[in-house]
Amino acid sequence: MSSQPIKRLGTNFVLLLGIIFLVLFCTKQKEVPIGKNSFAIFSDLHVPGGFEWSNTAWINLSVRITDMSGTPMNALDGQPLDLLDMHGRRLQRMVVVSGKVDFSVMLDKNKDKLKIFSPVTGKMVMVSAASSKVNFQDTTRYPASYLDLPDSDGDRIPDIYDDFKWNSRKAFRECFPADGFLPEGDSVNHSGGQYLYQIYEDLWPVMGDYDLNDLVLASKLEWVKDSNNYLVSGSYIGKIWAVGAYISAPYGLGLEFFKREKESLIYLPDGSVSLASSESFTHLDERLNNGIVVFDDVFKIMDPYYNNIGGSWGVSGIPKTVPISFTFRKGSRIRNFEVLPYIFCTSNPTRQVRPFGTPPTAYADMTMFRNADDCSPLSWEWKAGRRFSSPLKNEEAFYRTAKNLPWVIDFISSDYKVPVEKTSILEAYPEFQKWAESGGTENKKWYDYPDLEKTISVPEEEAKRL
Ligand SMILES: [Ca+2]
Ligand SMILES: [Ca+2]
Ligand SMILES: [Ca+2]
Repeated sequence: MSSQPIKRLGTNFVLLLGIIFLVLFCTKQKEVPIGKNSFAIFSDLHVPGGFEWSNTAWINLSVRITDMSGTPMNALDGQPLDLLDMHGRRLQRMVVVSGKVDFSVMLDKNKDKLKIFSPVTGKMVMVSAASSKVNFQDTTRYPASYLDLPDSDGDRIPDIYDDFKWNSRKAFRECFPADGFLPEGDSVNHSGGQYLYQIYEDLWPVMGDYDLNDLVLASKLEWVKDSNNYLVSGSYIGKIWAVGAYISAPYGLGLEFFKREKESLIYLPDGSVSLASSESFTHLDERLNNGIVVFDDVFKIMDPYYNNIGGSWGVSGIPKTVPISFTFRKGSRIRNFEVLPYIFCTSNPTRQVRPFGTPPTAYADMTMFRNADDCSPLSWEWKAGRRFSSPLKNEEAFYRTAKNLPWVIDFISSDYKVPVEKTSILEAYPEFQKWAESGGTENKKWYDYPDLEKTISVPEEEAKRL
């Protein structure tokens, strides 16, 4: 008899719970706009502090030669020592000086192990790519025959270890990306099909649509060192993979050269780098101490003209390749260098966009910082000899938003399919969001998994051709 009101109360309670649940559920849905057919907006991404928006990193490895008891020894002085990847490909060759070698290479972050190898004694040790100091124990010492090996150019590097056995100014060749390098290969394109891709959003200081296709640049570098581990010369190959800019268009591209010492970049004295050969439109940037303008107007150098907005792809979309050769001033004693790009408005070259954490060039318009979505520092000092850690992070980073979002992202790959115009990279590359929000620890190869309906293929045969 009395069970009826209780039952009604129970029904109402269940109904109430249901409504509360529904309200909560709907609110939750609103907060997180990621569902089956919707995508996060780039500006909503939450990335951890310190994230650099890159899948490349410098590995700085100090190697000390010791005997079996760990006592430092100089027995390998003057001999080459190699840093190899796990496939045995040579990443760097250095001459041992005072029982030590400091390897420094920029690599894909996916590499976790490397090898140190003496091509003279055959001794090899495996090291973690995260190491900064290791001992290389080698008791084999000089094979008695080492000093008797033929050395045709007299640079103290025997012919069999000399990449330039007839040139006493040159000893070793290196390249970046280094993934395809085989020591015995002497082809110019020895880094194989791997490129560093830099993908630009050009609306800075405003956040754009994040299709990141306003400029897609694929590049590689090669350089030569002498028998004292000093840089002699190098070459750069840039490919204009895609052009989609219209706000800042037309624009130009420049490269700024720095000396690198472990985690630091150092401004070089004026004239440390010179152009050796290039296309007629490439020239030294007079406004910088060590800058090269690759081109001043992207549309003037592309023949036929192409872009992502209405321009046809296929035959007319073949990436334009720009090769540049440069030399380091004799006696400048640079062991390591880095090249950082900048794009600039052709009509106003002081308006520039650079990769996340890169300081502005000496002639960038500093009043542009902290406008719209930009949250960069407001000042910087350019002075030969000035040293700074690179990339700059967190509050020190230039070309970032308040939430540490970038205008440029880079990665190493052998191909890249370009997001269709106005399609966010979050849609074009479904693995991107997790990569970004995990600070680059998950989905490390997001660029290998495009949505084929939301990306454009750059003709592969042409892309691989140099
Ligand atoms: Ca030699
Ligand atoms: Ca030589
Ligand atoms: Ca865009």
